[in-house]
Formats: sequence, structure tokens, C-alpha cells
Amino acid sequence: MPASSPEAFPMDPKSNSEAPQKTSPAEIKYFFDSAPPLRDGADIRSGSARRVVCLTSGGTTVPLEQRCVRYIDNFSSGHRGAASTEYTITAPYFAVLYSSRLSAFDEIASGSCQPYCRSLPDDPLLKCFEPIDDSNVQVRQSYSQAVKMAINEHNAAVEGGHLLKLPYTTIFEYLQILRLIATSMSSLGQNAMFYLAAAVSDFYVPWESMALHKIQSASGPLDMSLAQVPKMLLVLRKEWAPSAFCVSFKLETDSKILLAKANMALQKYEMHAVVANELLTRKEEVTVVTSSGNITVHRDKSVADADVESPLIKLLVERHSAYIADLDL
Ligand code: PAZ
Repeated sequence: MPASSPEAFPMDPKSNSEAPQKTSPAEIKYFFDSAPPLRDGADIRSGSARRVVCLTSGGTTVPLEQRCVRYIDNFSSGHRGAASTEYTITAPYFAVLYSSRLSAFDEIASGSCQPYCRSLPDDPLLKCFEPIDDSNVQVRQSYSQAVKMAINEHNAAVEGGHLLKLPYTTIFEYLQILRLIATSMSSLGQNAMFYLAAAVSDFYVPWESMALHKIQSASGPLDMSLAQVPKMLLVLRKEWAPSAFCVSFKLETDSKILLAKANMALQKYEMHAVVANELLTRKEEVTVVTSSGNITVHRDKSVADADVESPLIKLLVERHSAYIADLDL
């Protein structure tokens, strides 16, 4: 008989009485030691079953009028965020909160690229479908695979609880949503990851000093001063979600300053990694800057349609796992 089997802990002689029986620590130990191993136990221990990533994508707008007719925008297509979401969901993350740019105006459909829709044309409704008679429409043969894949994989991710989309348009909405997500995710501790690929405006017009109505051209040339958007990354690290694993992005057009700027962001905002990329080569390679050194990852050119986000997400998932393991020690 094993030393820790229940027979080694004889039943209390008063066990038939109404008094609740006290469970000894040895009984508890025996129960767990002898229980069959839990399926997915390794995943649960490593925290991967509970990991959530907040992934931001696209570019924020800066409205010039409260009843907005004009706004300042930036180049971001949202491709990085959409591709990264697809690779993250197949990694050991439970869920992705995908905050991406919605169109500035309801009437204009596209705001930024969406997960699983990257292989669809720009105006999918017009290009992918054709009317066959007065009441029926069908998918054109040449797009049927892409449409089926987009609908099936997107719906599986959303219905399986792995993808929640939280759209923003303006810089005001983006930072408020980020704060809301971050403070809600802080209870996940180190299992939370932030992957901040959105191109966030550096300058804005404060709401209170913004014109209410459309700015009139009759008043002559427009002379306007923009305030600096407060840097929120350190607030995220220190206050909103202090235990989360945080990855920010740094884009430059001048390769000579890129790594220095990424390193500066790493230190100043206490990021766990900063992904440095250049405008023209951003789909080919990125450099992950960390306190233990830099790693450049490339798109696999030998594979058709390969994405640089595939090796990038693989590397960051490994780094996040190592971060969790270190904190668990
Ligand atoms: O959205 P996209 O795929 O066209 O480009 C991605 C990116 C360059 C916006 C992103 O990789 C990035 O660097 N975001 C941060 C930009 C910055 O504020 O420095």
C-alpha cells in the first residue's frame, strides 16, 4: 500500500456523526497525486489557455472640426494587424481583441484591412459577386475560394470566442479604447499581451479648441497649431496593465535612425520588445529590438504569399512564454 493512500489515514471513529469531517492535507495530496493527468494540463500551467492579446491596427485620424468634414490621416493600411491577428489566433492564444481603424465616414466602406479578408479585392461586393437573375446573386468562380475561406475562418474565430473586434476611427476613440481594454485586461497579469501596430497620430487638435462647424475657406489660408498627443505607452506599462507583456512598433523612413529610435522607445516606455520597420520594406523584414539584443525576421521568399508576420508572431509568442515562465519562478 502506498504510504500516502487513504488507508494510511484511518477514518475518524466519529465519522458517522453529523459533524462535518475534516480533510487532512495528506488526503488532499493523495487525491491530486493519484488523479489521472489532466488533459491540456500543460497548456493551463503555462497560461497559454488563458492568454489574451490586444492587437491594434490601422491609423488614427485627427479631426479638424467637431462636426467632422476634414481630418488628418496617415498611411497605415492595417495589413500588418490583420495578418498578425490570423497568425496569433493559431498560436497558443485564447483570444485576440482586435482594435482596428473603421472608416471615418459611414458611407465609405473601407477603413483598414480586416483579418481573413486580405486576399479579397478592394471592392469585394462589386468584384466577387455577379447577379444571375432578378433575385439571385452568385460568387464569381475566380473568387469562390477566397470568399469561402474569408467567411468560414472569420466566423469560426468570432463564434469560437477567439476574435473580438473593437473598431476606432479618431485618436480620441483609439486611446480611450486602449485604456478600457488595458484596464480590463490587467487582471490577466502576465498572460496579457499588447501588440500595438496601429500608427497613432503624434499631433492633434484638442476637442475644446476645435471648430464646431466646417472651417470656412472664405477666411483665407488656414493657420492651425497642433498639440502633441500625450505618450501613453509608459502609462500602459505602469498603470493600466503593469504585468502585461508589451510590444510596440516604430516606423521610420530613414533607415539610419530607425534602430536608435526603436531602442529609445524600448527604454523610455519600458517595452518588452519594439518592432522596428521601414516604410518601403515593412512587408519584407522587421527587426525585433529587445534588451537582450536585436533579431531581424524576414518574409520567406521561397513560399508564395508568405508573410513576415508569420515568423514575427512565432518569435513574440516564444518571448511572451519565456516572460510568463520567468515571472512564475
Ligand atoms: O498598416 P500597415 O501594414 O500598412 O503598416 C504597418 C505599420 C508600419 C503601421 C506598423 O508596422 C507600425 O510600424 N506601426 C507603428 C507606426 C509608428 O507609429 O511608428
